[in-house]
Amino acid sequence: MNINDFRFWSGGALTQAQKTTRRLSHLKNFFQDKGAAEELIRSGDPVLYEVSEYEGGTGRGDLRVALTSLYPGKVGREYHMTKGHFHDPADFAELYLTFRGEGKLLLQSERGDLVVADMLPGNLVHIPGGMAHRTVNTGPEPLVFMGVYSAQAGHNYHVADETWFAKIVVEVDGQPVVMDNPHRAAPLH
Ligand code: M6P
Ligand code: ZN
Repeated sequence: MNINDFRFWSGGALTQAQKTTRRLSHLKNFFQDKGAAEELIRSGDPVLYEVSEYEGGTGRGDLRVALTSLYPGKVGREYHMTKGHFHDPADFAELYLTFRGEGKLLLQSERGDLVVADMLPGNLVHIPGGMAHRTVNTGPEPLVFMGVYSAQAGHNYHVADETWFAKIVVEVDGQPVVMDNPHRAAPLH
């Protein structure tokens, strides 16, 4: 199953997706190994993920659906991942449902409290308001998942470099390991 296999019905009609493609060059500040990122960008700038977004209206109480396909691979020893964001306003929640692949979801508050959830087919994860969220593909297949959230929530990307999240997800001896971020900036209190 891929993101193009889904169709969104709203008001009795099929709705067109708004599509976004994220290449490594857009995310190079987020990965630890800048040398590995530069090399990969020079040799073709891989697509890390694609997102199709659908909106069921823009009013108070309306919902937006985002389907993401995060492709397998690594930058250095770090697995492919999304940028990660807070919502704006920050207290809007989101629900993720994984359809395909395997990965990790990092959830982190502004204070630096972090929890990790497994993304596996059938796993539904509630992302409470006030938690930044980043998805990491730790498997050999595309990680395909859906996020549902308020149509009135925007994205806040102030998590925008390699120092913000307290943990990184890397391959060690062929296995995914969630480890402390060696470049972690001092958390805000
Ligand atoms: C999910 C949703 C989207 C988000 C996308 C990519 O589909 O949370 O709202 O845009 O993942 O994540 P990011 O915006 O952090 O790159
Ligand atoms: Zn979100």
